[in-house]
Amino acid sequence: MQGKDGEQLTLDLDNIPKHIAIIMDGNGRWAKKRGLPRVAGHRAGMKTVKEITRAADDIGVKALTLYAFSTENWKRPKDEVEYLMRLPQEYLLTELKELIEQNVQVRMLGNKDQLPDYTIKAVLEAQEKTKNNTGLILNFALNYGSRDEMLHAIRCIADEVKKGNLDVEGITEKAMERHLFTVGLPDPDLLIRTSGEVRLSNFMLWQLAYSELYFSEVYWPDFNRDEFYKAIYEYQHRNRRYGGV
Ligand code: V0D
Repeated sequence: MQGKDGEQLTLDLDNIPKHIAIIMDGNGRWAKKRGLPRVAGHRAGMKTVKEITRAADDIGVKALTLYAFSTENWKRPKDEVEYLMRLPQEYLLTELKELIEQNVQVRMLGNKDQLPDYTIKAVLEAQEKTKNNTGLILNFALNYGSRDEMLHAIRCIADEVKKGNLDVEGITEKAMERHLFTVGLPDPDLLIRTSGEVRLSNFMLWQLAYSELYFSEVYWPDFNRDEFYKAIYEYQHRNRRYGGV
């Protein structure tokens, strides 16, 4: 991989982040810059999902979580939402076979309730057909909001306390984590957000407490293997302190 002055950047394969989360931002701006409709940006963004999934798998990343649709995204024009909701089906129609061959396990985080049937059906089928795979865990955050996720966990815990199955001292980080959508996954080591915005936008607020944050100026459809490895290279050259000194 090449750095910006053409020097060689080498990744340390013994220090690959186990879990990488990505906010895939900039599809609309990418399209606008080209005089294309926003949906053309989403379509181009799907190709990047394929490329980054492969790039992550190739260097032994254990889990990749992609923010595909937030609870806020319902406010977008109806046509655009409808288009987005067809993407999982379309993605899986062409990619599921290859994901199975790659030993990838597909999962979803988020609230399934408000999603159209055809969206859920596609995701559930992918989950079912890949559930015994032991390679990369590919998590799609769909209709996901972190505050929602935490409220849901807190309500479950409150219910356990109310029913007498848990005492107040039992309300621990572990108890919270049992009720988050990410149960069983390690926290992300690295968060990447593309397209120059420097915010978390209600994404994995609990899980990102100690993560390294990396912001790229590149629009998601232009993000590629090289940009991805640059983020990991930077991660490997930071000192992680986990709250210590
Ligand atoms: C649009 C850029 C893949 C971000 C990528 C419903 C916005 C392309 C999926 C996908 C979206 C989801 C679940 C699954 C398989 C694939 C996807 C949405 C948007 C929102 F099991 N790309 N993609 N889902 N975009």
